[in-house]
Amino acid sequence: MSVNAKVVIVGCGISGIAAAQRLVNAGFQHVQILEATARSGGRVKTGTLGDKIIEIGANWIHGPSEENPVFCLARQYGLLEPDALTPENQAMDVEGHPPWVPNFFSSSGRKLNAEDIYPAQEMFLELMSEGSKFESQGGEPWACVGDFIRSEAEQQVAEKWKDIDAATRCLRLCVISNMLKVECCVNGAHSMDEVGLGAYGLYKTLPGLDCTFPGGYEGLIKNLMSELPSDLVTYNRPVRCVHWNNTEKEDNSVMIECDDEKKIAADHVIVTVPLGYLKKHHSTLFSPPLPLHKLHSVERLGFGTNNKIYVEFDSPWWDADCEVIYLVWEDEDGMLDQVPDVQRSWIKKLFGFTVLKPTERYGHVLCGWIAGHESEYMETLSEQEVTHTMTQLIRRFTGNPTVTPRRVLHSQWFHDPWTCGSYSYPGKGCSAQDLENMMEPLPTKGSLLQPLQVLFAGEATHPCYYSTVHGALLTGWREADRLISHYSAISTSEPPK
Ligand code: 6YU
Repeated sequence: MSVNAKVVIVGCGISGIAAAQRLVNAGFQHVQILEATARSGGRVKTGTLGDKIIEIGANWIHGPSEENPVFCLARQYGLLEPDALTPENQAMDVEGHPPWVPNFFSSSGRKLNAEDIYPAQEMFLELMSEGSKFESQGGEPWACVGDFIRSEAEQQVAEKWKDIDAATRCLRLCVISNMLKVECCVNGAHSMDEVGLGAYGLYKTLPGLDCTFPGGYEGLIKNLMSELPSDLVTYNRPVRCVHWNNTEKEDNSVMIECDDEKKIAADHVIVTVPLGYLKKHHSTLFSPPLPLHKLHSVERLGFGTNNKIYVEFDSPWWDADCEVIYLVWEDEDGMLDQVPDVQRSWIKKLFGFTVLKPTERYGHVLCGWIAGHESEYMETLSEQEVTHTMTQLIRRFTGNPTVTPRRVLHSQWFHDPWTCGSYSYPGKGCSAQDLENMMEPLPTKGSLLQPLQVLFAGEATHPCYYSTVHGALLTGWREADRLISHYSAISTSEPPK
């Protein structure tokens, strides 16, 4: 098939690249990507810390197995290590919670015994798993995941832990606060009080133990880009407004207006901008504006911030087999995941670190994780301030006043003007219908206007793999397929007049 219709893709993240790849391979002759920044990849972004390769954005392939297209492409391009390719690794079903070897440190400067912590962790994970069943039960007694966890945990603590001494019980409640902060990072949410319980179970995990790209996640982008015509992307070309229902123009129904005043006519536009950007700019990005039902879904879906703070040391203060370090504040027994005084105590929101492995490649590098408004505040601080606070934190939790990081580097996703946060989650009151609304093309069904003028891709439009790279990639393919089917159905290579 050779199709002459002109398709413009807004955004050169993985979803935009996937859409372009599919369309070009299907014979579309006029495909163009307009990207606001000077690079491709969007939230897939690899950087360096000294001479070490680190990920500023996406970290893992979540669920690396046959059904995961990112895994299949990475395998095809030879980007993965042998361990990740084994059938055993692909078969491991951990439901989004990899069984990493933990170390626990407390704010009183002691290393905690993992056995003392497990009952709290076990209770928390069971509650999280119960929380994801409300979707299929069609409704919920609690509006958000945070309320559900707190109310159920309080009941269970009173029943199951009634004979346990007060100090241990108190410590376990502090562990639950820590785990709520972990979940804020997993969901990219300010607080679990903002994550809707009714739609929480929409997210689906794939089998396979999460793996990383030894040469960096951007290797995937580079390989995909190398298969596209070199002039397909125009960089540094932010789109200001998508004018659809453009009845004045004879040939094309969409006109794309760029920040530099350039105007590009097209038959179809695939919008892949992040939900954070859409929330902020929808009123100026579309003319006429988005229909109300779509707009309400844009508002109901959540888009929060999750940032990383990389810290490198000369020698480790954690166990050799440790894969994750949890920092338990012993003064937080209210099962809270928000810090009351952000400016003074933002660091209390950092749940801990993942350990970069293998040591031979990374040395002693930790990746700290911090979500929410505390994370957004952190972005406003200087590198020195963040380094100072991290040093104080680690000295306090290890009880060692001489531990000193060699290097510190943090991401700034909230203040990135083209992302405005990290990734999406189902907010309070969300349902599967909201994700359907997100992906619905314009004009909506039933309209007599030219169909498929504006299509929507990007992680926040996937019905069950939102917030992931594989979800984003699949949405790019989905919207390309929508156009391919449309042109196959009308079986003509000419755009409809
Ligand atoms: C994953 C992971 N990962 C960590 C962090 C982040 C993300 N993700 P893009 O934004 O890429 O592209 C849009 C482009 O549009 C971009 O280039 C813009 O510049 C451009 N643009 C914007 N406005 C424009 C305009 N006006 N004109 C022109 N261009 C414009 N995913 O699989 N594994 O480990 C992580 C992580 C810190 C920030 C992640 C992870 C999310 C992915 O990075 C993200 O979904 C995709 O890259 C998005 O691609 P895209 O094309 O849609 O947009 C149980 C349960 C709960 C549910 N959640 C669990 C899932 C866990 C998610 N985990 C994430 C964790 C980490 C650590």
